[in-house]
Amino acid sequence: MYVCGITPYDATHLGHAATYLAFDLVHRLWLDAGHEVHYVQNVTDIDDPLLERAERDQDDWVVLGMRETALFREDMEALRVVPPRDFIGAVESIPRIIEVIGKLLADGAAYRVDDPEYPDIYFDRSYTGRFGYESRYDAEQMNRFFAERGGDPDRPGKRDPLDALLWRAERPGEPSWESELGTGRPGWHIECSVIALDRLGVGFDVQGGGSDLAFPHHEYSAAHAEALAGQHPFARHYAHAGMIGLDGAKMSKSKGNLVFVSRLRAAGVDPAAIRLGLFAGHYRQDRSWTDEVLETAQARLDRWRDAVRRPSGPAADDVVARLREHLADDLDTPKALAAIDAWVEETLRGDGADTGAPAQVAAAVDALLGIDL
Ligand code: 5CA
Ligand code: ZN
Repeated sequence: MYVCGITPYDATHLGHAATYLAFDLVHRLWLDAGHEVHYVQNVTDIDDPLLERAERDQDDWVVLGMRETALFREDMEALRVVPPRDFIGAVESIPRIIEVIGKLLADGAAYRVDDPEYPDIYFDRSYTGRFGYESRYDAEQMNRFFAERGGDPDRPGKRDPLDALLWRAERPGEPSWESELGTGRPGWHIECSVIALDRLGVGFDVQGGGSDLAFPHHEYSAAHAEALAGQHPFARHYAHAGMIGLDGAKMSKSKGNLVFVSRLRAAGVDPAAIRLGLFAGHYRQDRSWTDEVLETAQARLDRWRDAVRRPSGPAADDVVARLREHLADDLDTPKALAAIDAWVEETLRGDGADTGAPAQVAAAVDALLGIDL
């Protein structure tokens, strides 16, 4: 599994957390089923937003990236996310990225724009003959999302407005790397193609991220990788988590309505309540974080903790089986949580004489939902 990682220019907010928690459930379910899991995640440790933030704050972009990456890892640990096996930066991958862009050029999948000042290199999106299969968006949606999410449709010299940047020739004041392609830095999508191909190879099981990555990012990562490997598909499944908003508005840096995991932790909020609050909705659904979501989750957590400390309850087999079944059904956490709720209510009523059950339910909730009761 490859899950797109953070761009470390600011702290991890609840939207990021929700996405990583969704894929943590996939990871935990596979481990629970006895699979060996190779989980890879990148860090976009060089990109425009990182450079802009560093410039604004008179900070060094490398230091900013390292600081926010360290905070992200602390937040993930506090949230009991089972860590990926490989955690790979874009910067450390640049030598490989340079090699593969050279190959794409040689194969005719990439071209250089005719601009003596900035001879950038672009990917010919028609090369694989399958462009669009990942998102299944129509032309209007592609045009809109490409323009909104970091694309450059109006760049003169491109063969097609939707061709994506592979190598950006050096601009004054920007970090750059010397190479046979010329001095510059990589485009965004090729970073994830290269890291995933190098660690997992083509045809791995799940490519994950938030729904904002369905297009253009995952479409181009797949197209670049398939052009390189000469094989299809890049990933067998593309899974996208819904967007988390705050009190009904999309949580975004431009709106300034971010709820940071680190702030909640500093305020003494139990990370288990954050997990339960985010799992109360389905991972694919866009949903809001509100004070009420957190209060409801904390109350639920208190009841669960009370129940697993009782001397006995109804036998655990049935509820644990239902927990697995609901999670295996496209991570249906609302139903999984309701199954635990039902066992908890019975136990708190004094039903059931199975003295082993409370510990068995607690162990299953720990392993599958990552919640320490
Ligand atoms: N570094 C790239 C991926 S290679 C990136 O998108 N970074 S990010 O920091 O912007 O986002 C990290 C992850 O959180 C991505 O999977 C993104 O889709 C997801 N994400 C961002 N905002 C939200 C949100 N409001 N709700 C849910 N997930 C979100
Ligand atoms: Zn990515």
